[in-house]
Amino acid sequence: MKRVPKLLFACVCLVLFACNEKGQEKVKETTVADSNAVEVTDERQDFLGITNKDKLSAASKRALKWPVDLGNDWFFDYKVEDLKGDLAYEEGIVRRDPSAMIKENGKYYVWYTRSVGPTDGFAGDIEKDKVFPWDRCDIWYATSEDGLTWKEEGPAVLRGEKGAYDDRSVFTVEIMKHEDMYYLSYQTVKSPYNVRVKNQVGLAWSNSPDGPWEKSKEPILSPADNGVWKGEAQNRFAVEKKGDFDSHKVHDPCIIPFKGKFYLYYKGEQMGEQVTFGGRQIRHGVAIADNPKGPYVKSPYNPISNSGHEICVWKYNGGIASLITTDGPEKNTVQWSPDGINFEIKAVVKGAPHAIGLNRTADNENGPVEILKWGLTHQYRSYDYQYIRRFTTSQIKHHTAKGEKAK
Ligand code: AAL
Repeated sequence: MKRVPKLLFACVCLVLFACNEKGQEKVKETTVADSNAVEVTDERQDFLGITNKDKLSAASKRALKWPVDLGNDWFFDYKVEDLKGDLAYEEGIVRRDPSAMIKENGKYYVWYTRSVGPTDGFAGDIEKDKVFPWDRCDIWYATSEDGLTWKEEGPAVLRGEKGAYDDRSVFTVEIMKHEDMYYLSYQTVKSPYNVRVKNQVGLAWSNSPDGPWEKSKEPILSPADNGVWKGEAQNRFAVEKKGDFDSHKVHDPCIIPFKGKFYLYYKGEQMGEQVTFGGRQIRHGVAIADNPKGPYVKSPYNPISNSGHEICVWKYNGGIASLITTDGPEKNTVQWSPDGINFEIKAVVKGAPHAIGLNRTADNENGPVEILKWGLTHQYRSYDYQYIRRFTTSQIKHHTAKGEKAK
């Protein structure tokens, strides 16, 4: 590796810069005396395998901005397997978007979206049809002693009466236990379910995981109201103004008690959603409350991610970790934030299970991705039918060839 003393190099660059205004861009590209340049220590150069520290490619400049102590503690691979008992695949039934698991009465509990029959889509009569697999759903729950064989216990939260904000579907649920009370947060849709319908978040509570559940009279979270549709036709891409990242739908709620408050993480969908260089425009937000039942106030720092899909968040090391999957330029990353708002990438993974139901009984402080050792996910058997499966993850410390011993 060739090295030019830094001061000398910077002086040469300055002279060139002063003598040749037209060559300014060229000189700026090749110098490390740029104000944005990172100090390239010999160790850093060696670790990143950079040939010449005075000739940095754009990729090397980005690599030099990575935290020095990145490590591989957050990096994992995963596999998925079938469940047994009532949660095994069943033709004709949709079971999807499992909540986290909690352990009560010596059993794991999970809540999930359940509906019956195939999906018709939006082309027919939406008053009668089922427009999505998660349309015309209720929230059901199941229990298991070992996390593998499950018993479906029955409905927990049903759709509301005609005219209620949740009269069409209740789905994609999360559980939070706090001071011996249980809280289910979930998505709601009011009829008619057209492509412009706004989605909201509801809450139900009980003093037992087996219910009965009392539902909030009003949604606890709604979309931002600063988007403007263009025209009357049912076209969710036609807008005068897109509005905030969550102007169309608030989805995938998950409440975490954090720093003496309640952080409701959610996925936003924007009116006039576009596809950009990372795929669909999907981002996460957070709304914070003093009490579990709210009122939840959206953070002025929203959105708090620029990518992602279903919310998967857990407490770690005094902050919040978040798995970002499926959509956006930062998909397939694990991120962490000390304050629950400002997240940085800790690992880029090959892929991750979708719609994760975390194992909330895990000892998070055993490691950053301890909670991902095993959990629940859903899988599409077809567009009509999804079923709940189990995933396990393993950490990768070395890349070894067959028969090669990892140290
Ligand atoms: C999921 C979630 C929400 C969406 C749909 C059902 O992956 O993001 O729940 O509404 O898809």
